[in-house]
Formats: sequence, structure tokens, C-alpha cells
Amino acid sequence: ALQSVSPSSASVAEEARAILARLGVPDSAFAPTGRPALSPITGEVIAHVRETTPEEAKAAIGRADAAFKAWRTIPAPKRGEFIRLLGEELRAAKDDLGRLVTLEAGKIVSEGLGEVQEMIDICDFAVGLSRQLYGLTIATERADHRMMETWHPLGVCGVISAFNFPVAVWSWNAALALVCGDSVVWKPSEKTLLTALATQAIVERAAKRYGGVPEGLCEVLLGGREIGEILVDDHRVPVLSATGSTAMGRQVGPKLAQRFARAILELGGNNAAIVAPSADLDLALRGIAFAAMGTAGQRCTTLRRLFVHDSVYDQLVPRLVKVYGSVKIGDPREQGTLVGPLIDKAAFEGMERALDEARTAGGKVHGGGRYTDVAADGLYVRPALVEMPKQTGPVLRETFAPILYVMRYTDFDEVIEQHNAVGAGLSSSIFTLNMREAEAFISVTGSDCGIANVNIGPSGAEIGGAFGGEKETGGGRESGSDSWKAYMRRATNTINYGNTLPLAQGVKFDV
Ligand code: UN1
Repeated sequence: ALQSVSPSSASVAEEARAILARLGVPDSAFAPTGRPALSPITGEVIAHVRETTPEEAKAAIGRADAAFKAWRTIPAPKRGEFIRLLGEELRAAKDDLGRLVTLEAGKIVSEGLGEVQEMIDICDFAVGLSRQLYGLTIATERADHRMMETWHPLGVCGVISAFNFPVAVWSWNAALALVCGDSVVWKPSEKTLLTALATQAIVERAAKRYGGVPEGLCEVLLGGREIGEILVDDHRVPVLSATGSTAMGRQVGPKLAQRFARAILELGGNNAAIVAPSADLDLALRGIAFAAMGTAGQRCTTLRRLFVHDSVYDQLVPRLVKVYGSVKIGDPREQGTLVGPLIDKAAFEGMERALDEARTAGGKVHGGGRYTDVAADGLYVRPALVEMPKQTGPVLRETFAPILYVMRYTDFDEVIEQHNAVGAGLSSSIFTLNMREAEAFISVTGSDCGIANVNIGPSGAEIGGAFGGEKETGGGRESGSDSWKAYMRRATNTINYGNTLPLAQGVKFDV
């Protein structure tokens, strides 16, 4: 692939290296024999990253455990001060880090920047939270007693993240875990080592301004699956947040359960939207286009299934097909590009396979296939819209690529049933101006997902809400609301301030 790189695309590696240097990533992070870090824009190698050895990984977890024991004694608002500084450093580095996300993960420029904005937002959220780790005071049945609950730091928090949100996912976990008094050991995707190195350099800068944090408070393990497994298996890691495929979760979940560690799992999504008869079709069209084609279909919240009411199908779907045919595909660095490259060849092959299966199942495929009208040598595809006779075959699973399966419906109750008839339960939405339908969709008998929206697509959630989903999505929640509780342990305290010893439940025991 390297020899076919055009001069303009060859600058990906140069630009990325300049950013890494500017952000303060040390030369020692690289080695000629290290793991190649590629850019999906051109397929070229940016750098060779020195990987963490198993011994180093275990030592890092040991340092993190020791760091936890010191960090937990720092008052939470003072821990928040560190995250405040991290947020400031991220603001200063936003352009560089966002650009690096584009270069290494292939996201378009505004999405690369948006990812860093999510990091900044969660830092702000966590700073506020550092003064609000509230417990309850609970009515006790005994006289002269008080009962309350206290939230304590938990320990080392492991974070395993995916390539598609290479830095934001770490921050949703780390910002909360750190104000909660935990230390953090991060195993980023082996496809996005450079953004992880850059993030670590930013963390170190914040730590320095803070006046130093315990050594090992934020560790990064770079490598493949074996390194992730060390984190999963280590009894010194009481909570682990893992983002990735359902297949990965099926491996990780039981291992954590075996040693009674807490699992925060963010696994696959097979997100759907319903377009009802009353929908604002212009708004729905824009919402669907972003949710289905944005990030080249590589978000866990990407819209993958679309149910359109029979009465509006022939108005909406031809318009959508047109948008699919005219959307700008290509180099994500270029202004106006909406669909950048797929991350790698395996992703391309997965897309091809799903489209073949869809055809066999009677699907009518619009778009799809490799898109070669790009100067660069990455894996670019035409997003595909597939009209399916029914929800079968590849529609039932998540293919991490821009494929939208479209189906007709007539009956509201039936479409809700179809909507929920897949393994995953991450995100969902309905486009309707009918209040009964909107409320029913988000009610107990409506969408079974962790996220259920009205008149916006399923992707692009804000950090203020709890993020995650049910069923094969794994059940974990990150980011906003009270997700912080997963990173702490709860103690129930009963205090007797009297001089008798009444027992609960009226039990008598006089000695
Ligand atoms: C992911 O794809 O792993 O809601 C997370 C969204 C983003 C997060 C996506 N805030 O689309």
C-alpha cells in the first residue's frame, strides 16, 4: 500500500508525528520493532509504538494499586482539582488531539474535535461531581441510633476502549473514577495507540501542574488482547469498564464474574429508528443521515435499522436513497467530507459479507462497495441503504460499517415488537409528532434500550446522561447521571449514640 500513497497523503504521518511531538509524547514511546500505528486515511504507517510487556503490565497494575491507596485519602474536591486541570489541558490541546483522532481513527474533523469536546465536558461534569458524592441518611428503627451510607473509593479501575472513540471513552471512565478516588489502568485499542499516548502526555501535564499525583495513578498498557487479558484477570482490579463487541464482552464478563469484579460493559448496538406517519420528514431525513452514515457507521450508537410507516415510505425512502448517493465520501481531513474511511480491511470485508447476505435474503441494495475516487489509499466505501422485505439475516446483528436496513411497517404495536426483537439494546429513536406514540415509545412497553429518543437519531448522546444499554449491550452505564456509583463502594453505617443496645427486629439477647 505504501508505494501508492500520493504526496499529499504522505503528509498524514508527518503531521501526526508533529502533533505527537507538540503534545509531549517522549521518543521512548517508539521503537523500530514496535507495533505499527496506521492511518486508515492512507493505510500508511505513522510510527512504531513500543508495546507493554506482560511483566510491565503487571508492574503497572501494582503501581496503580499503590497509587489508589494514597489517592483515596485525598478529599474528593481536591481530587476534582486534578480533573479541573486535566480539562484545562484538554482545552489547550483540543485542536491537536482532535486532529490526531482524525489522522489515526479516520473521523472527520468536526467529529475528531467533538470527541475531545466530550472529554472536556466529562471533566467539567466530574469536577462538579467531586463535591456531590452524596450518600443518604436513612431512618432507623432503633432509638438513639443513626443510619447512613457512605461512598468510598473502590480501587484500580481498568478501562478497555475501542478504536472508534479512541480517547473519549477513556475520559468518561477516568474522569469519574479519579474524582471517586480510584486509580485508572487503560488498555486502549491496538488500532489507536497514538491518541492514547497523546492523552497520557496531557494527563502528565495536568499532574505536574497539580503538584504531582501518586505515581501510577493513570497507567496505560499498549498492546493486543493478551495485555487486555492481564487487566481482566488481575485481582487487584475490582472494577473494569470494557467497550467493544458483544463477542468481546462474552469473554470478559464471565472472567470478571468469576473473581467477583464489577463489570461496566458497553458492547454492541443494533440501533433502530421508527418513522411514524406524522413525522417531520425533513428533520427525520437529517437525523437518519447523520446517525446512519456519520463516523462511517462505526459508532456503537450508529443507526442500523429503520422502520418506516407504509404511508410515508414512498416519500421518505427515495429521498434517503438520493442523499446516500450524493453524500461526500473521502479524506476526512477535507472540508465537506461526511463519510471517512473504514478502520481496516476486516471492517470492509464484514460490510461486503453483510451486503451479500442481505441480497440473498431478498434485500435491495442501494450504494455499497468500495469507493476509489479518493487520492488516498485507505478503505473507503459507499454507504449502503438496503430495503429489506423483513427483519432477517444480517439485520439481526451489528456490522460495524455504514449499512442501513430499511423496512416497512403498518401497525405500531407490531413495529415495537420488531424493534425490540434483536439481541442488542443500546440506543433507539422514534420520529413522530404524535404525543401518544412518542410517550408509548419511551414507556415501559416501548423501546427496551438504554437510550430512547424522540425526534433525534440514536447517536450523538451528551455526556450528562447515563450512557449504555441492556441485553447483549452488557448493561453498563458510563458518563452522567449517577453512573459514578459504579466506581465506588457503598458502606452502610449504623451508629448508636445511646447507652442501651436495642437490637433490630426486636430481638432479645440479654447477657
Ligand atoms: C461509541 O460508539 O462507542 O452517543 C460511543 C454517541 C457518542 C458515544 C458513542 N456520544 O454517539
